[in-house]
Amino acid sequence: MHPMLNIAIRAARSAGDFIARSFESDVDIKAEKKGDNDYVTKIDREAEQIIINKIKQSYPEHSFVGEESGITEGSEDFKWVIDPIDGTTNFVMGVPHFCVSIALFYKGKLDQAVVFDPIRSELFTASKGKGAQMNNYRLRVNQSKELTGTLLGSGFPYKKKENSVEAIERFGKVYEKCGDIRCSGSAALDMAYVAAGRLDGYWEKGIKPWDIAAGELLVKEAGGLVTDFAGGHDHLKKEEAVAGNPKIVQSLVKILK
Ligand code: LIP
Repeated sequence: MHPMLNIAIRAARSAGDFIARSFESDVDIKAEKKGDNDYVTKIDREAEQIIINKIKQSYPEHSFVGEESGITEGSEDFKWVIDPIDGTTNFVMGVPHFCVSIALFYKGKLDQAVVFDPIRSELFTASKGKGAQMNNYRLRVNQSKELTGTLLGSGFPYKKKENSVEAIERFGKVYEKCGDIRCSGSAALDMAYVAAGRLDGYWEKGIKPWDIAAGELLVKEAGGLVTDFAGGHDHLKKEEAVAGNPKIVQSLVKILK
């Protein structure tokens, strides 16, 4: 195993255990509003520090981008992109569906990825060119050839309600063509589920790089594709993503572009 993946797994497990203990206890998580329908808790912040400190112990010179702590300067060659709790609204509301998401970019390219669901103890990992796994089982995306009968993941821009009309219109168009749609509240777990073949595809607008970076490498190393709504590769910049096997991505892009 790549030593940096090993460190990321240890950081994800430490933070994940802390998050799960907080979730299952009646500790005051001190939820605050960051914006409309957008929350942060002291658990998000403390978990992010656990992750950064753990990685820094081995790689003090690396740089970090965290959802809660922003940018930590360091070597541009090694950049860690971290979401300590993806699915914070679920966490705050007591819905047991959230995860730790950690991605490493080496010279600007995705290199290592970890998505850890501390409630189900499901550890999704990927190394560039080495495939994707969940709890040591190799992952492959589904080979569905068309949208008919598929199960897809998505989400609504609940932090930017002004984009609702567009999102509802897209949702309706996709719904007409597919089997059914799940809105789980965690983009990182949705993409991990695409990599694991639990979902045939996923799309969403209004998601941040820390929500989808690790998920992107999982999907790609499981034989899938991740693009923006136009089928291009500006998904991180455009804050929109489509994921699935190449045929499903192509069918979704036809509707979404
Ligand atoms: C969440 C995403 C989810 C999306 C939410 C939010 P957070 O991330 O995982 O898919 O619908 O708007 O972005 O805020 O829990 O890290």
